[in-house]
Amino acid sequence: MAALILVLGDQLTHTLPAISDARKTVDTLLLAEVREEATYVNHHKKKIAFLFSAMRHFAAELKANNYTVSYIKYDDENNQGSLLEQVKLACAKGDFSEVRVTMPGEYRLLKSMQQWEHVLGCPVIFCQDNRFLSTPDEFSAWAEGRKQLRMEFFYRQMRRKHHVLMDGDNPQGGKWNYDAQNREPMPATQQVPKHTTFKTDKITDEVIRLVDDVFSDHFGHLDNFYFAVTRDDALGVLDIFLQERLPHFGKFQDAMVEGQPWLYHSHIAFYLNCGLLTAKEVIMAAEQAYCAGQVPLNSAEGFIRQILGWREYVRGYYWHFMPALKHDNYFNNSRTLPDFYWHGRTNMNCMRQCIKETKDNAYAHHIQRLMVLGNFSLLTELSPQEVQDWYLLVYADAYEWVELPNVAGMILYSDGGNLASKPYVASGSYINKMSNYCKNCGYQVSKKTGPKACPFNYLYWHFIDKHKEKLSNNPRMALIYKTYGRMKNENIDAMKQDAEIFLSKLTHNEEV
Ligand code: FAD
Ligand code: DLZ
Ligand code: SF4
Repeated sequence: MAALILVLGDQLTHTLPAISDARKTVDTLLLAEVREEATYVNHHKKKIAFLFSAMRHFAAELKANNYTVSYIKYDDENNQGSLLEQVKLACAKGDFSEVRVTMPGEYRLLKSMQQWEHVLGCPVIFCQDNRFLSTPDEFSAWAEGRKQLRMEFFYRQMRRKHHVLMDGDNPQGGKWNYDAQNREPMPATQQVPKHTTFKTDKITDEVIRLVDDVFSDHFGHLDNFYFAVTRDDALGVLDIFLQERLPHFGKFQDAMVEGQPWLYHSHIAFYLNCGLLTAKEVIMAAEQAYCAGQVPLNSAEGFIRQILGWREYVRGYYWHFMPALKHDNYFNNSRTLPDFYWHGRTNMNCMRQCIKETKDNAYAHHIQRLMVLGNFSLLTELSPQEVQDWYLLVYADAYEWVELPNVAGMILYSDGGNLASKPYVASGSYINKMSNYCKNCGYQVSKKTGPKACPFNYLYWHFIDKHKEKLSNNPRMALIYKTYGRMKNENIDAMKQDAEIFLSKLTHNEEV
């Protein structure tokens, strides 16, 4: 009997067992552009256009490979608006004995799909997602009985298991981690390679018109659509990255430059997360570039750690801690997101640049997400739920399994330190060291208090002061609390006062 195989928008991988095991003339592969997935948060316009176009191109490839495919466009008259209703309709029209779907990436969808069997009256089979190098069970077994869940140790296990950058039982070069070499700011004279972009074709043009029309109230815009929407083009992005950017990736990984969103990053998370590229092939390609002497070890290791380490780790972390992770709020923060998170108009140049680039590109690199936008979100006590929704909708690579651990665990410390060994907070001097943003700012990074002082400075000490009970026993905060202990009371009071004024302005959406 025939199976109906649902393929989600982030499952565009030919080698997924649900697809490769399908009987081409018997089973039907169903892909559907549905309102429910496009609006459970109001995703960035570019994110929707990218995904719909990639889905349409993927369906065309499946058809060319003689699979039986049913593709439901957003404006098809029989579009039901949700995945369940679309599957229901397909089951009513066809003669299917079972529905198959690859394990979805988000908890909310898994919980919903686990109820489908009752609604549909036929078996719903969950197929394995074989695109990761670890499984959620493997993470849980690793986490069992550990007091601290530090990524670094999970990463070492993954290096050994997959024999990546290993020299027998030891790490290549003698060290597991070369981060100490990976913190250089960008010299003004550095010529960054051109961003890899693609011309839109007929399919993408049609999708762009659709998104412009139907999702006009969503964040962002569709100008300068730059994405690869096929596996071949995504492989092209990877190839150029390996040649032009990876050699400098390590050294400049943490740098930020005004007007330069792309720098030496790979810009492949969109493709990895929707399935056009696989983690294994990317890791092997980077290792190969190192073995061939084309890139230094600190770059290859730094890059591989992000994928074999962080990406695998956050996925395991997500499934291990859901659903509690979504509701954690260690510091009991509740401030509403200021309006400028949407329009980007603020006198703080670092925030202005990062929000503008996010709006333009549905992309910001890691340090912008972490040490500017994330740092500000924690220091200003924003509601974790609102920050989570924002990160989930503004970035084209965002799916909850990867966004939530980064937001709740890494930037907001809402899980109380399960993921991060200390909160990622910093004063303006960090941003000034790693970027050139402060030169064009309405505030002065050297000033600690007063109307012209950089808000990150007084907000930082306000945070340290306010949370001393929760944080001062953390050995990784010892140095900071030692400095705090030596500060004059009047200086602390002045910073606390400025912070309170600033926070009150944010609450009332006044210009900052
Ligand atoms: P590169 O800098 O070139 O890194 C290479 C790859 O490593 C990335 O493509 C990605 O697959 C992986 N990677 C790097 N850091 C992480 C990380 N912390 N967690 C998981 N994978 C990582 N990444 C997402 O893919 N989706 C998200 O929704 C997302 N949300 C984030 C939210 C916050 C608050 C923070 C601090 C980070 C977030 N990240 C997210 C991680 C990281 O910022 C992005 O993966 C990266 O910026 C994507 O750009 P790139 O492909 O150029 O990455
Ligand atoms: C993100 C997204 C969007 C915007 N639209 C669709 C869609 O119309 N159809 C679909 O199958 N998937 C879409 N997705 C991806 C899903 O939201 C994603 O599969 C789940 O969040 C699980 O990770
Ligand atoms: Fe950002 Fe402060 Fe520098 Fe302005 S002075 S760019 S607010 S860190």
